[in-house]
Amino acid sequence: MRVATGDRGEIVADLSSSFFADGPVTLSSGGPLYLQLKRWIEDAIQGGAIKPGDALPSERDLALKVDVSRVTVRKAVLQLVKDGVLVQRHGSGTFVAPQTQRVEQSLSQLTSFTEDMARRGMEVHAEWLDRGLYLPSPEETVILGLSSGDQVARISRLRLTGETPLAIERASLSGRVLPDPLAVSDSLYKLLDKTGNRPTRAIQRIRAANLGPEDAALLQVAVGSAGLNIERTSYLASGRVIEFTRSIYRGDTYDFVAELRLGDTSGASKA
Ligand code: 16G
Repeated sequence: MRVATGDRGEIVADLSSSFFADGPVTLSSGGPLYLQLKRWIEDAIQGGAIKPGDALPSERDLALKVDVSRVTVRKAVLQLVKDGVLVQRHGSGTFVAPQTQRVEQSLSQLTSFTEDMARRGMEVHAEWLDRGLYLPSPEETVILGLSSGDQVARISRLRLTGETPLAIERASLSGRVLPDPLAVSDSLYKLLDKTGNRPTRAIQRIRAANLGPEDAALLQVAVGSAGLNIERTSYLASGRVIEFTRSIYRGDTYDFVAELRLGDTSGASKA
């Protein structure tokens, strides 16, 4: 491999036959080396030279090819993992992160995850994290209006489309409404519909969050990545709370969209 310095002092490395094989490649000039390398990898991904799922050479090989230290490679790669551009799989190496399609979600319709995805023609499935009847927490007792001795049904799922995890959902319902949590197969709302308990109204609270280690691992993103914490409290037409669900959505896959209409401005003009 040839390595030289370009006119502007930039690093010129020899990388040609395939993307990571020999041939001249010019890293952008200026700035710390690890940032030059990071930008070079990002450009290669954006330009399609390396594709989602492609493996990166080992730290040692990449350092040799671009003629930088392994510490520089490690720093660039760690930064790209943090940004969600690369993923590291224990024991098998570093890969270009799978590309995720952004999902646009209306905030004015009370729909279920399964319905939302079906409307987009997206296949959806779940990995069960928990499903059972428990003693309710004080918070569940208050929100769900449980009486003493009542149990709470908890169903926690990782929701995916294909191989891509989109959200973690942890739902709590009264044990009277859902006496057999194992009866939920693909859709909770489908089951609630069958038993006449489908919610007709919901209040949703959305907060920004940085994902902790457990949630980040489930959603296959780097610890600290942006996420959306959503709490949905759903009601029956009678006003009774039927469901309290805490969800964590990947920040890089969801756009929540609300339609706004001109409100009553008469108060403003009187002021
Ligand atoms: C949505 C709801 C969740 C509900 C689930 C039912 C949000 C933030 N959350 O994901 O509260 O439990 O749908 O989906 O929209 P399912 O009928 O497909 O199980």
